Amino acid sequence: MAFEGLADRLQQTLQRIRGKGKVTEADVKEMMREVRLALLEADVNFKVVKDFIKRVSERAVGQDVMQSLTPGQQVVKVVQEELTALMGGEQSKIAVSNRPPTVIMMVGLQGAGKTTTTGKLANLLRKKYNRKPLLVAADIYRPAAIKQLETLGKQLSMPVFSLGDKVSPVEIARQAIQHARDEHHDYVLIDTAGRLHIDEALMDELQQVKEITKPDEIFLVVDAMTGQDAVNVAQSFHEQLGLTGVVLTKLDGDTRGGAALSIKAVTNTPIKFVGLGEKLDALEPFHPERMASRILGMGDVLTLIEKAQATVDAEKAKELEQKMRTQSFTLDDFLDQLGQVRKLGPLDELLGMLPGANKIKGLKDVQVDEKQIGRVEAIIRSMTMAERENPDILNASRKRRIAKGSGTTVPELNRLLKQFEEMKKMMKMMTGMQQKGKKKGGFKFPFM
Ligand SMILES: Nc1nc2c(ncn2[C@@H]2O[C@H](COP(=O)(O)OP(=O)(O)O)[C@@H](O)[C@H]2O)c(=O)[nH]1
Ligand SMILES: [Mg+2]
Repeated sequence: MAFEGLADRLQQTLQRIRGKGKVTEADVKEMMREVRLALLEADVNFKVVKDFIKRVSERAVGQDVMQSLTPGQQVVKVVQEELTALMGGEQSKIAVSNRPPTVIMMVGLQGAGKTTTTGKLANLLRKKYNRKPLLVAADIYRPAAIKQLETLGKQLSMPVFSLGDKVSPVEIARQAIQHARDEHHDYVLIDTAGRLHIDEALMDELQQVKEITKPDEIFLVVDAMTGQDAVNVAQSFHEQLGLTGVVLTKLDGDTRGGAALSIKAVTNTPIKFVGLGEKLDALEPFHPERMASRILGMGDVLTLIEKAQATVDAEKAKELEQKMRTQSFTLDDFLDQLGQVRKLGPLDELLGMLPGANKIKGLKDVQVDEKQIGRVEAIIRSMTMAERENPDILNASRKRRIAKGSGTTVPELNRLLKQFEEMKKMMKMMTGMQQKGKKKGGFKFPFM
């Protein structure tokens, strides 16, 4: 997870000041020294750190903090607000042209993730905003670049516009927009070429593509793992092309987070999306406030809820609620539910979004055992429908059969049955409470 070291250090530091009923200037000074070190260690640009420390310090020793009833907490709040501001404040929206198609140009160095991100963005535009994007293969230099985009297009069942590698990118872009108009595409995503280093020929070409397509957005795709290099790259692309946003890729592999915290401040260009993996759904809108909360251990419950809403089938949830209420929830329903929770994403990532998750001792080291869940699923799958509906009929020989069939053991099966019984009891209590407490609020997963 990104920001791990920074999150740990900041939380430790802030923990010390949070509970204080009285905060002196010396306390603030000492805290800021540690915050400064934590930021530098996270590879945040030194000038950005300096300004940040100055702003927080000034506010933290201000009267409204010092004279409040909970100065310690106020200081933490100041840090959170400034961290949010540092990353861009409000979440920035993607442009919509009032004369479609909206044109988005993807630029960046080779290997940054432009082509992959083009596919991910198209996927997101369709899934979340119900748009009909056209992908444009305008990288004619890198061998197989066109093929790569076409493959992505196939995976997404989306059209890719290409004229091969003998036509200039400028001409490709021009014809692509005409084509998009004819075919009523509302977004055009142009995947351009990159080089290993910024050079004049590359910039010239990109400027020409910009000239002819008049893009609504120019997104720079940069690799978060390159840290301050990413910031320098962003600065020169911005000077020469005028960026409207940054997509920070490979944040899944970036443990420090320096680029994410510096880019907005240095280039004044907001991060609009972050890439969190190689798969086509691993792109998320960037929310500075949520990210700040996550870094400070306040959790990112909003993202968690959105994920659940996007993934969980509403009909199914209703059905399940009914079953819980009437106590007819079976092992088969449980199996179904495990599948739904799994669809949300890797469990340790989900846990990381809960408030205070990284303060719970040991939780970070618990590899949430996906295999364990796999075993539970295997056990239930090895049962007949009658057994899933009424586990009371499980005698010794049936249990042996199931254990064998699922490659597990009878004690494991017994443990599952016991846990399932306990879960049902808990459901009974929960639904009982909900009924009493008033009917709204709706269904909640026992897991969450
Ligand atoms: N882990 C991870 N890998 C990524 C991400 N985005 C792109 N990649 C990988 O980075 C490599 C280069 O991506 P590509 O789209 O070809 O880069 P381009 O040269 O800028 O077009 C590929 O192996 C991608 O799978 C990301 O967010 N996370
Ligand atoms: Mg590419």
